[in-house]
Amino acid sequence: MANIQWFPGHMTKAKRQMEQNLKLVDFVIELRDARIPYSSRNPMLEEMMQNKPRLIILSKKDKADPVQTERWIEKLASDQEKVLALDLIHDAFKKKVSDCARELCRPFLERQKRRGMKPRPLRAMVCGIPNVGKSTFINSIAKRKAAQTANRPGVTKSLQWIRFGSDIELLDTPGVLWPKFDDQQVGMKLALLGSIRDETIPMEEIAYFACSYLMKNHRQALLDSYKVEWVEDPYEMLLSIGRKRGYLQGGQVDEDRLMKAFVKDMRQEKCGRITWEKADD
Ligand SMILES: Nc1nc2c(ncn2[C@@H]2O[C@H](COP(=O)(O)OP(=O)(O)OP(=O)(O)O)[C@@H](O)[C@H]2O)c(=O)[nH]1
Ligand SMILES: [Mg+2]
Repeated sequence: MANIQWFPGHMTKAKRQMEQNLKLVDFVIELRDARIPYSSRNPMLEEMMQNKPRLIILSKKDKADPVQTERWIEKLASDQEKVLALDLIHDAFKKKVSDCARELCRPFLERQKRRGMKPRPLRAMVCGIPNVGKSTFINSIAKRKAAQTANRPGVTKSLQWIRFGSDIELLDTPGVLWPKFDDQQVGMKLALLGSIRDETIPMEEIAYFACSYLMKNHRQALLDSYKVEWVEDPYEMLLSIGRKRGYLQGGQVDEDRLMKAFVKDMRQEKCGRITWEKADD
């Protein structure tokens, strides 16, 4: 599998930018995909965090297995990290997010108060790997507040802040992080859910991975969704799905069409809400 997705030059530049932006904020909002909370993280973010508190948002909650989501929330939460699972399209999340922010930044807020300083809004930056919902998150907040932006003195002029409620400001450009996928499995999951380009890993490998996972963890959902009989081998299982669907060409299963269609099905919850990695593994 190809493992160069980001040119080193882009990566260095993005990292430097991220480090600079991090200096301007009190906490970080990191978006991850609720279906792959581990694989959609960015390991370098941890190094860059400079001990800032972090709100981890598990996005696309509506597409993930609710039981697994609860387990992941427990697993990822800590003193410095709060975790919220959200459907960014339908949930009203503003209050939840600002409550978390206040709690995460409590030491800072208390220090301000003790020193008799006039409280200023808490500042955050939103970051995450491609396709996790960064723009959806920011737009949803900006829209409600009529995209109020302002240049702050002391901050690079081109930086814009979006008011979020009365007490939070968001940096209006989301920080795009590169996913780490030197691990086969991680790359496979990112490709399956569309966070890396489809051409990066051959479709049949992604389909094979997804089919194997379902056979192991969601056997009945797979059989019921495609109305096929059980066979031991994932490749045979896929072919049988292809025949059932009538993806044939000259009497043979049209594998290109099958693999593409299968991966598309997975992205659209054909077999229900699946989380592709378990919190307890
Ligand atoms: N079902 C569902 N879809 C979501 C959710 N959040 C985002 N999406 C969809 O996911 C896709 C990607 O969302 P974006 O907000 O563009 O993601 P992004 O992180 O800004 O992506 P890049 O700009 O490519 O880095 C869009 O089609 C969104 O509509 C969610 O919570 N649930
Ligand atoms: Mg975006």
